[in-house]
Amino acid sequence: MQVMSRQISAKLVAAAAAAAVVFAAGSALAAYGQPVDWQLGFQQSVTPVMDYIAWFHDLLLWIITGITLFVLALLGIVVVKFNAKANPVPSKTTHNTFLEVAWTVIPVLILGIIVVPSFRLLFLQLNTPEAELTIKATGKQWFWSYTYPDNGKFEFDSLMIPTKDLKPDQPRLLAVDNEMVVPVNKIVRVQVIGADVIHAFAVPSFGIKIDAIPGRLNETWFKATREGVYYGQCSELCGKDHAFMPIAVRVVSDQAFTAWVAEAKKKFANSETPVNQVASASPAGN
Ligand SMILES: [Cu+2]
Repeated sequence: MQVMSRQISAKLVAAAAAAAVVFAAGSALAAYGQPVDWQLGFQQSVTPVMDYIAWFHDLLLWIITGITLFVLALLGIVVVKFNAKANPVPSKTTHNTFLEVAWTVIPVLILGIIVVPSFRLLFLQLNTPEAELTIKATGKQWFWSYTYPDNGKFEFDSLMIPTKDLKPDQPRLLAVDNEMVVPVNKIVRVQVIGADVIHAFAVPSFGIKIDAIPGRLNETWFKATREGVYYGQCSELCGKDHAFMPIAVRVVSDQAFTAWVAEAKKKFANSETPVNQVASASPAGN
């Protein structure tokens, strides 16, 4: 019996070690701005909000793991000690005041501890700090339009690049023709609205996800602390090409942003499109 339980615990340790290796590898694989094969966990964070989300997620994972192991141990004790063979004459005890108070108060305390960082995170996400740049993102069937009201009010459409037209460094179903461009280390306010149905604007590395609702201007914010291209997707089922309206945000230096704005003003001059414009051609095309 003892030999067998030792073998079982050795197997459990091996399984736990394997899981730890897979988890570590998965975390190491997590890339900046886009998902990778075999990834576990989040994409790398590049904003204070996503840093907080990742920290809170890890904290909760430890708490949940502790609770699960504790309940598993209790179940194990019950199964071994109180089965019909080991315990032929069961006790008829019903109430235990101490236990009943404990299993009410302890979960309340745990929730009381969790609520503090949870509300801090909510306030961090929902209280937009003084924005240094405002961009309006409009969800349309099935692409996004970006307007830069602080930089001459130009507007442009951002459509997914079909698989057959991708360049080697462009990720499938994520790369777009016109990326949303923002400066690094600046607080960017994103106003989000839907032009036809409900869409949702989400960029995992930034820790943002907010509904794009027709007739209601929603708002979120981010401060990207690293240059690069960060991809997201529409996250509200919005019709047949819902999967083909990605979001691509290019984070660049201040100088590069100024240069891009100058170029974009010319490129997208007089491109202001009516809010209710609906794409007649599907961008999916694959
Ligand atoms: Cu959508």
